[in-house]
Amino acid sequence: MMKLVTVSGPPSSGKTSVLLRVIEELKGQHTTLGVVKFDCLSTHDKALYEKKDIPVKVGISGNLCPDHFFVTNIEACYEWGRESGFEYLFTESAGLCNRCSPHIKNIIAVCVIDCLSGIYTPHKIGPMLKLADVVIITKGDIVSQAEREVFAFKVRQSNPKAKIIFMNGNTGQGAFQTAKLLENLSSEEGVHENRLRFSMPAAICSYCLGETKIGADYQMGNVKKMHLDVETKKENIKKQPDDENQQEEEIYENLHKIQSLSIIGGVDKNGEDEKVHLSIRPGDIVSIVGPTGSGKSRLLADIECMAQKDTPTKRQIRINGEIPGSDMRFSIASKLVAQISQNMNFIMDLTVEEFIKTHAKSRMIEGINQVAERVFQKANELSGESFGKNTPVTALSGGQSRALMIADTALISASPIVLIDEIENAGVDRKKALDLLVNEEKIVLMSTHDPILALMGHKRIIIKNGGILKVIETTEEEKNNLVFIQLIDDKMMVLRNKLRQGESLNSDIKKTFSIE
Ligand SMILES: Nc1nc2c(ncn2[C@@H]2O[C@H](COP(=O)(O)OP(=O)(O)OP(=O)(O)O)[C@@H](O)[C@H]2O)c(=O)[nH]1
Ligand SMILES: [Mg+2]
Repeated sequence: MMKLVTVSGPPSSGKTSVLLRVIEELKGQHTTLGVVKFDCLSTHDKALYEKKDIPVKVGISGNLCPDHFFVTNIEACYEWGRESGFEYLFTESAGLCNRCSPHIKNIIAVCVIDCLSGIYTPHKIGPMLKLADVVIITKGDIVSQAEREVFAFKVRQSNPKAKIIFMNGNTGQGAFQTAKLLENLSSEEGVHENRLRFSMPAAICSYCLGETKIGADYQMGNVKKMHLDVETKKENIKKQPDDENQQEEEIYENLHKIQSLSIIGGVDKNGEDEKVHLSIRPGDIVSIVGPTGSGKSRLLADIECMAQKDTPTKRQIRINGEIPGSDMRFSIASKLVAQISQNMNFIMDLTVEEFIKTHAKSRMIEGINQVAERVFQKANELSGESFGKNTPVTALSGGQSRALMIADTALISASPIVLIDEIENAGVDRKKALDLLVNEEKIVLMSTHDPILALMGHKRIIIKNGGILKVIETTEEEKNNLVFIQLIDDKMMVLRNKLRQGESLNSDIKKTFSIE
């Protein structure tokens, strides 16, 4: 039996990138599959699929609406898939128009949307998003944790029933969860006489038939006029439905504080057992060290997806000593993990104050003004260079952005686990940042090459050859040495600042480092 999966989403939202990664996961389990890409004028996607040896057909709609074109051709595509003996057939839409929904009843419907498209976009997209079973949010790697949360919240408001998954189309993070989810969803067999989930907007007017002239005399058929009088404007001011707040509360009520996170060892790249059973509690900081490419990010990814011996490392993650339910693994609402990494940026067109308040509002936090003030104060304490409430978030420097992201994650984000991926050069006060997270009873895991951060961890995980080699507890001697290393670092900071201010370093700096 073949599963048909319709994948839609705005142009360049990451549909192909997502599909290539999910297909890689499915192929790892020897699943046979194919793709049909629909587009209007041209597409480069065929080459991308072929490069990965994925059977692909392309349908170019030309002058026709690509979604109407899709419906008239889906039966033949289905036959092609069936005759080819596929277990999965994916269709990728042109992603041209936000209203149409080529989603079919009882056939798995996926919508791919990217975080960069702006927080109002989920409300602007019609059935393509609203009627999807699965919404995949891409490009989360580029934006802050807060923006991801606000975005997911907006998606949830538009489509409360869908499973929401964050996926990085470039690295494949999240592909595993998506593949698992697809395995668990069922799709009806055949499309003949099946129905679309939504009737497509009708557009049979004189322009459909080739008219080019403007003017009422030339307009026939399905024509709809805008009413631009004052009355209409008033009608357009929509009241928030009463149940919206209720819905917002439900989204976050599942989030509870966790008592422990356990990592149960799997295998390294050679299949050698990792002899590890590490339990981490709120307020603990664990650093992850090892050479570049050794598998530090893989460990973070295992935690992120709450691996259950079903990722390549065969590790298992337990929460409060138990296997987390699929809700915890796959639902955005009860997302346990927040992430902060070097390449994240703010993209929202908001000032610092507006930004913090928007995030706090999406989390239904009480006393928004006080919380916003605290986040603002803390972010300024963490950042080397201070910034104002009216600064647009997009104008913040790298250090300021990271400081705001950390303060915001500590004080507003609901996730009890924070994963930090190599932010050593971020220009933030690392000690204060970690203290803040720990005070908020977060579990912090950070991969790092920085000796100061490594020793700031209560424990550190040593990664080698894709596996956890050992876990070391930071000793008293190391803590004493950390004080010394920090003094050297402070001195380095003085030198750095001198150079920044245009001063010279002609004097004998050996004295600078003669610390007793
Ligand atoms: N940073 C980042 N870039 C991504 C991610 N997903 C996709 N991209 C990039 O976004 C661009 C568009 O991705 P595609 O997968 O081609 O998007 P698409 O929706 O298939 O586009 P069309 O089929 O042309 O509508 C590519 O340059 C990808 O590398 C992601 O999660 N993070
Ligand atoms: Mg594509």
